[in-house]
Amino acid sequence: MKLYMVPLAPNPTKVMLYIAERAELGTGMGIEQIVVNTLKGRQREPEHLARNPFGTLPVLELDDGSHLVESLAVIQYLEDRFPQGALLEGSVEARAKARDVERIVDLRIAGPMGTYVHAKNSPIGRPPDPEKAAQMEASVQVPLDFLEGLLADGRPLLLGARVSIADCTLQASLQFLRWAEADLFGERPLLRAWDERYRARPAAQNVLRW
Ligand SMILES: N[C@@H](CCC(=O)N[C@@H](CS)C(=O)NCC(=O)O)C(=O)O
Repeated sequence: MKLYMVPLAPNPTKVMLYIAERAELGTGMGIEQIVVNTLKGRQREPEHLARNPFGTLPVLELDDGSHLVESLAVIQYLEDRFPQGALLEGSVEARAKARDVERIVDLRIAGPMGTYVHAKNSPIGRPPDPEKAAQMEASVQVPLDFLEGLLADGRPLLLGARVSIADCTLQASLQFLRWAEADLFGERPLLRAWDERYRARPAAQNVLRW
């Protein structure tokens, strides 16, 4: 399999973190990672559009040459394809909770944070939009409080002791913010401690560049 990716971008990075976490837990997936240079607009060239008509990353090329073009579907495919040691585990309720937190992180935090970075200092040259940035900053406050609340029981990671897809998604988004020299955590010491803890993990050290 091949993963078409670009290092800074949040959606590819969450898949890269997921793959690295699974490798740390003993599951090497043998996926070749190939950079598509978005700074040069390569994602909009025919070669990439043939893989993904929407011109986005990541894209996972399966062994039969077909493609998955949504980051969460890529992760879920890898969970199903390599079920031993899958990150989504435990009771029906535990798995539902992990999915719930992942959706909250992705839809209510990672999405707005991505828009925030593009509105502040877009790596692909979108024009600054201070009003949009302020809206995005406001919109992540309640979901960030929700995460701070989860961590209040002393858990080291978002779902407990074991790494989850939500951890990968949040950290991928934070790397994008760091690149833009932005910080939206405010006075949330538990999230700050989580961030330091997560970034010290071998998988994070292998993947993160900012
Ligand atoms: N829903 C998609 C979103 C993919 C996406 O928007 N990727 C961004 C990078 S984080 C991208 O490729 N942007 C380049 C562009 O839109 O031209 C997913 O989760 O994979």
